[in-house]
Amino acid sequence: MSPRVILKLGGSVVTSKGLSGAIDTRTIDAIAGEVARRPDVPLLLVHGAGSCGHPEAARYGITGGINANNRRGVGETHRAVRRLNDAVVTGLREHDVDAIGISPLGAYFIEDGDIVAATTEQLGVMIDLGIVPVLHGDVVMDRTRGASILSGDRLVRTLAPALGIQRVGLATDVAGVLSRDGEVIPNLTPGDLPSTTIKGSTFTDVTGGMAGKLSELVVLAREGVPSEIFHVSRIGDFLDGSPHGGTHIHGG
Ligand code: IP8
Repeated sequence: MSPRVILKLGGSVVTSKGLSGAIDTRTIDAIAGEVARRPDVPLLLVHGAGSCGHPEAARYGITGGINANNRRGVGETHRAVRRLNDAVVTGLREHDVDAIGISPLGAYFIEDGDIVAATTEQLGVMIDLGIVPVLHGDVVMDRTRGASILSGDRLVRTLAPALGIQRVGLATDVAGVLSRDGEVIPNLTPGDLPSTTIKGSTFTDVTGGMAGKLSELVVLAREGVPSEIFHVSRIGDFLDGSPHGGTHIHGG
């Protein structure tokens, strides 16, 4: 069997990030077509929240902790990102991909921002059966703060080692990690990061945009799992193992 693969779809790819709650069904359909054309790739998908979850998380101040005044935001944020997850799963199933939506809210537990419990073994069983689990960044209960935001990038970082996955790709709305001059940085190692200036995002993103993504991927690289960041239009190349013009992050 081919090696298992994690593909993360950035929130900016599956939603229109500037427009609250706007799901990009055309892009989802195109991605689903690419996945459907490669039925032999054992795949787990993760997507970010984009404009379905970040605005709600910010509005209710989720990252500042939960109390009786803002607890409504837990459900509002979860519902927003679930709606997006339903759209991604529907798009995949319309292309005959056996996708199933899985919410971290019911499977993860956090303490002061860090994952302390996660049930993930079932995901490996699904992947081996040819089912594509579709997880998403979510709001998750936190023992000390009440609730925390668990980003799709943190999910990727923890799922890859848990499921023995060595191929990790992140599809974004840019060609890769960009220098301040807008050039793709082809290779990054954990040692390069302190001296590298990367271009940031201007949208509401409670989990830190490209910098937040890189901080997770650097941990992954240090654990021996390389990852790749590329433009959404190059998903097919990534799944085929072909050059995609993006950034490779590796241990050095
Ligand atoms: O877009 C954030 O996930 P991300 C999840 O992957 C929520 O950072 C609910 C804001």
